[in-house]
Amino acid sequence: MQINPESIDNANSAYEKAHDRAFSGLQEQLEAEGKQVHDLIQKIQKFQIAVPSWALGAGGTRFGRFKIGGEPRNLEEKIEDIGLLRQLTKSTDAVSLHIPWDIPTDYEGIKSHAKSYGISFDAVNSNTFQDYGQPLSYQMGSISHADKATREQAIVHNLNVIEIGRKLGSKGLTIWLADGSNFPGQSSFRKSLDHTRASLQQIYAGMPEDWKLLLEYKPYEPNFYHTVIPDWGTSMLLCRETGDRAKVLVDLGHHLPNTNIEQIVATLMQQNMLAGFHFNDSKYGDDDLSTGSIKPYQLFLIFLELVAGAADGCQTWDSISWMIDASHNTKDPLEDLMQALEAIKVAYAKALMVDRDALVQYQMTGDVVMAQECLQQAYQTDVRPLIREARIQAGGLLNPLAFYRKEKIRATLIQKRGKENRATGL
Ligand SMILES: [Mn+2]
Repeated sequence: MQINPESIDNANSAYEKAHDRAFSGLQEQLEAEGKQVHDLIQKIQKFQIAVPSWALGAGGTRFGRFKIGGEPRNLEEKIEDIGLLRQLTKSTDAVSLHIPWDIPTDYEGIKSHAKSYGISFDAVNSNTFQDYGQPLSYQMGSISHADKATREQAIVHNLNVIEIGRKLGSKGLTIWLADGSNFPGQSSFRKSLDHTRASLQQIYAGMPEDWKLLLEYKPYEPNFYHTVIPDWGTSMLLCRETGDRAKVLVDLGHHLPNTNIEQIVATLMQQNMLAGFHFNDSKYGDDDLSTGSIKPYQLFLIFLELVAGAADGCQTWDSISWMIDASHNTKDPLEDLMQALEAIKVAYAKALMVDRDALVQYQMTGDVVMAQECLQQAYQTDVRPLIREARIQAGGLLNPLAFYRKEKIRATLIQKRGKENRATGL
């Protein structure tokens, strides 16, 4: 579904006066602080976050799944949904596919379909955490499995995913390894780590030279006693033993409560080892809640490390991949993604507000109070008029969510696609 540009203009005119007032106030304040508003707008516009193909339908838990209606029935419709998000928010321009959930049948067809919506193909995701009719089961693991034939099958799957991604123009392979054990004694820590290292090396050797390997980590679930790659340290160790283009992927929800994620981000950037980000939020574990809905201040502190790491030359901003990884069964996924995209941009813009030169001075002189004031001054700034201005200048909506509701887009999708269908995914 494509929105007529005229209706975008009409919708924006309703909010124009209020926006102009708010934006000119903020602009004046930022200019008085010596900030280049034009540069800020450009940075915000340029920042695009990929959407995974599994986030467009209702997510489920192990207890069940509730229908939302109008879910995309195939890859084409998933891309259409992301195209719609792109038109409304101007904050996403890529889809991240999950194999085998989204294997294209007509590569040229799907590429031109995506292109017509301004969508490209982000990193591809392999899946060896469930069985889908392959000869050997992944119940006891995949690339870390004690059995060589099962490991080889999982390696071949990853190589196939690379081939699919290559045909689509992807530049990366994301591996989240669910392997681990549920009970002490079930598997050997050292052997499963050794097998994983050897398997990753084979997968890496099958990647084109302009690709990167994004290696995710997660402390627990689906295995609750031990996970082969439970933390950033293990992921970085494996990446170092695999190759220069293997780097660590940080999924915000994949941390134990109260973990200092911003410190992990700073360390990875310092080591030039940050591959990318999966945005979401969590209260207890991997809840996959909407980004910024629980810990927006933490998200701001993470962005501050990202902005500072890039500005200090640790890693370029463009060397990092950005994606939302969330799926739950209580919200309309498109509305949820709009909220997430907004929260990510808000955190980014607030991080750009920080007077980093002043902060360095406070750190040098041990002025803890002023260092905190410096962060708060940025964090408490309402940057939303800036985000909106960036969006309308790019041709998007002042208020995407209000437009989505007013135009009854979900009802239109239900009418077109039906109430009962379920998008592939968990
Ligand atoms: Mn993830």
